[in-house]
Amino acid sequence: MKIISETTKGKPGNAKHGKTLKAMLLAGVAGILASLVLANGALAHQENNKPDDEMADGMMKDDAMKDDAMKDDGMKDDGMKDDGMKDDGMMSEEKMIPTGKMSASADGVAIWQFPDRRELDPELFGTPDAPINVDLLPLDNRLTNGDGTAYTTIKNPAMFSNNIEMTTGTFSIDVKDLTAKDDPDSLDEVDMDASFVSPGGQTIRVTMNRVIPVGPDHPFFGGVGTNVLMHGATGIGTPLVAEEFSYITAWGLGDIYVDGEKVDSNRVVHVMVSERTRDADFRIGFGVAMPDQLEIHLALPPVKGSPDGPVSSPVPTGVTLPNGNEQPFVHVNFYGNLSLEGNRFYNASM
Ligand SMILES: [Cu+2]
Repeated sequence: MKIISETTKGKPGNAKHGKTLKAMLLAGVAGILASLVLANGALAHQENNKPDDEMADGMMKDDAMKDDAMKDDGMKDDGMKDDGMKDDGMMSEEKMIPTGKMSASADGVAIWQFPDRRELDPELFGTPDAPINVDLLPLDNRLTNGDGTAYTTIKNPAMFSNNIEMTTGTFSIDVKDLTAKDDPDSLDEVDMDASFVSPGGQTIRVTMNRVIPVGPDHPFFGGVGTNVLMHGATGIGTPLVAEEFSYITAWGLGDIYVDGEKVDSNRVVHVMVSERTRDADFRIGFGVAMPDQLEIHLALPPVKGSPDGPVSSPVPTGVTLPNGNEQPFVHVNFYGNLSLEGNRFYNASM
């Protein structure tokens, strides 16, 4: 998400700063509004059709049975033929239908991210004399060094952070990526459930089972994207982390629980299962630290859906920051016992 969280709002002597941020946030929300209205329509559509999903699957199966071309393709494929011979006819036909199914899970080590002023990569943002990717990170959110020759950090603390605390958590996600591009009628599906311990020692649980099929600021790949490049200068997601290969990415609406009690619903939720950007000490630099390892990140920006569209809304995390404010977002990465199933590019033995 390109949403920069604001934690300095309300600090004395920072009115101009606060105003700019408010304007940025409002602009962001306006954009989200337009697309979430669409999203709500699509969600209603999807919900209405939910009971028909199995019927739809059945129809696809029947179609495939009638589709000689598909059957022939399968017969030419030795692997498929072998599998098919061992199974019953229906099973073998079913395997030829692209399901877009993928799943991932984690259990164990995780990190909680506090707001932080992220360092700025000169390769991505240039110098004050020759700035680049200004559309991705406006100049007024960049701090410079003493003599003004280089950028140092962002001005407003963000969700992508080296200010972290070790914790533990479990995570599981099942997706169906059937629609490639944003579409109010996207067929993409997500089912995610994550639990982790907050810095205050409470157990936070986040669930997500509805996609946002159209992205407000950049494409959402229909709600679920698989095997896509993101972040960096791609324009998909924040530029505050390096460009990375994402096996699964999803945006949707979900619920949040604290110590078993549901404290909010219709939260905007973003999830990625990607190559590992953080090093062995869980610090994030300017590149991808471990391209052959997995990393899962779960982010809830301070925005939620409502019947009238999205609204700016701090996440009720129950975590108090040093400035006395409640941390208005959730950003947790998972590293324990990571697994990814159903991705043809990922080999668990890597
Ligand atoms: Cu992401």
